[in-house]
Amino acid sequence: MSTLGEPIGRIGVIGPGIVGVPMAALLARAAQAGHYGPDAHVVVVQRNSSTSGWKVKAINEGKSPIGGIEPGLEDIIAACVETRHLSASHDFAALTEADVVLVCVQTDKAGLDPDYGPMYGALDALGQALAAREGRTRPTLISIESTLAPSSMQSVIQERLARHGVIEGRDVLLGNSPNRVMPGRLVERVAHADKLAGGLDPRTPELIAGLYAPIVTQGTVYVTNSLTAEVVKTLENTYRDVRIAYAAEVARYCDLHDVDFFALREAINTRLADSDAASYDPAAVPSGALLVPGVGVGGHCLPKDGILLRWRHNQRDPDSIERSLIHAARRINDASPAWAITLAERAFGPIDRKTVALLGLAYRADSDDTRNGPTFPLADLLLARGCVVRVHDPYVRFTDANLNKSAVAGFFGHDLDAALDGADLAFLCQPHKPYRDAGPRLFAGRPALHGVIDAGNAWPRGAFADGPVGYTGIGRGTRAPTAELVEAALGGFRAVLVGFANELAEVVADLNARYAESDFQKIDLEEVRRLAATCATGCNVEAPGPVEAPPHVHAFDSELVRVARLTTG
Ligand code: SAJ
Repeated sequence: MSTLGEPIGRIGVIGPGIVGVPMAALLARAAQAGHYGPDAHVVVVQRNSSTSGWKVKAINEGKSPIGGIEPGLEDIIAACVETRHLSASHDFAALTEADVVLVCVQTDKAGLDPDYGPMYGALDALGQALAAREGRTRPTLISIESTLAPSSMQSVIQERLARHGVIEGRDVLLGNSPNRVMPGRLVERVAHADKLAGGLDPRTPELIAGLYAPIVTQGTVYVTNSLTAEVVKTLENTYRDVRIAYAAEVARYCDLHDVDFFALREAINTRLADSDAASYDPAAVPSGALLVPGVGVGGHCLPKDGILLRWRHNQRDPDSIERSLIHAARRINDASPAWAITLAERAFGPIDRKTVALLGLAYRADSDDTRNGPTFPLADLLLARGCVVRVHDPYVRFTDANLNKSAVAGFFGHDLDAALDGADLAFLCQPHKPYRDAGPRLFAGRPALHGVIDAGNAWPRGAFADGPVGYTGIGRGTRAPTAELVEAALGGFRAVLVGFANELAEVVADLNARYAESDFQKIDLEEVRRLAATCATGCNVEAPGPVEAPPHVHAFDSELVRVARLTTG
């Protein structure tokens, strides 16, 4: 394969994180297999920062700088470092002669705007390196793997490089191919997950697709324009965030009326022929129609991508926020830690000044990643109630940056007995495997402990039937849902999905009107829906249309349905 008819020599990868490392390793292995030309090799570039500078030495020693268990990754790194198809450097000048550069730095939100601090740092260093080229006629192919707020490629990204005299179409071909990572399965997902390749210039997506063909061996690389790729990526996580929020609303109704949410979830997902194992298997990644509410929505993607998707729309029309399901869903999901406390007090009485153990600080099961972890706000709420709080997580390191900038650092540990002995209550926040496997045995022989709140769907209610510890949990009511409730919750779900589609259509129309600079750059909503449906965890966005009022059931009032009814299809 070549870019613009010539073999590829150097492939640069900026940012050795959970996106950059597997991409660099697999591109190096493809180079080693001869896919890109006789001189092809990969150089990972990481600025010599206090937090990540060490990764350069680790990679050059054939080690993976990624935490957690990532099958196959370190073997590939070691083999490619050995044959010199992979190396790492602190020096961005290594990119001056690169034919291809992947940008894999994290993006975030700051209020209602993107936070592109690390991205701008990388683009400035890349711009300086490319500006130093001499005598090159061939543009460098740039693939940005990071999640971007729609319109960024042709506005802030292109402009940032132009500051260094690096011009789109002449010095570079700017593309974006947002990564769909799955921690714990990074290598497998690169090969299997479908991927998008977007670009500002019509030539670019095809070139990126050609670059990735040897590593996306089981999936498909779909070519499109930059604006569409930006929308689809942020849409996937936003759609998931909204669906989790609706599941949380339904679960809260069920909890107040002692209805078994998971039985209701199975009834609805069966009716929609869109089920998964997550109702009964806490280790399963939920992907069915109605998702599974937990102690809160964390991670680096879901809390930010809806804000990124609506960035330009909110800038132009701030009043539209109050008609937004995306913003309503964020409020609902951010209320989940408080809901866990409500459940605890309904079951075990006032929680003020109690001693409370929180099990699980990571943002998801069997992960050591604490980004936006909902256990942090839960701990803060309990501290505000005068509680003595202890936090345990077998995977989170004492050096974790998020831990050390929070109050939790003062009462975090890896000693489960120290966390549970003397505690009055215990919240299961993440169903990590050690907790799942131990079950009620975790709480035996602890006379002070009289209540467990399962906020992570870790154990069935029956597991605690023999006492002495009391049990309550999110979605753990005892009564079967009535047919009326199934119809009302299903109708509400349909209303939310159509309302979401209407909001998406409004955002897309606005982006087309203000940022699609050519027919090639225009977003087609049907293509967006088709590309989003290739996401592994079910992003099947409805078509826009009128929002039907769902059948009413007393006291089942969904904020998301109310907002959906404000949208117009
Ligand atoms: N969560 C729930 N209920 C659910 C599913 C998730 O409360 O039913 C919570 C989790 O506990 C976690 C958060 O949401 O705190 C995010 O979990 P996740 O399963 O969405 O996992 P992420 O954020 O690690 O990965 C997401 C995935 N996006 C989609 O499924 C659409 C992944 O496919 C993306 O590659 C990744 O974001 C990304 O990089 O954007």
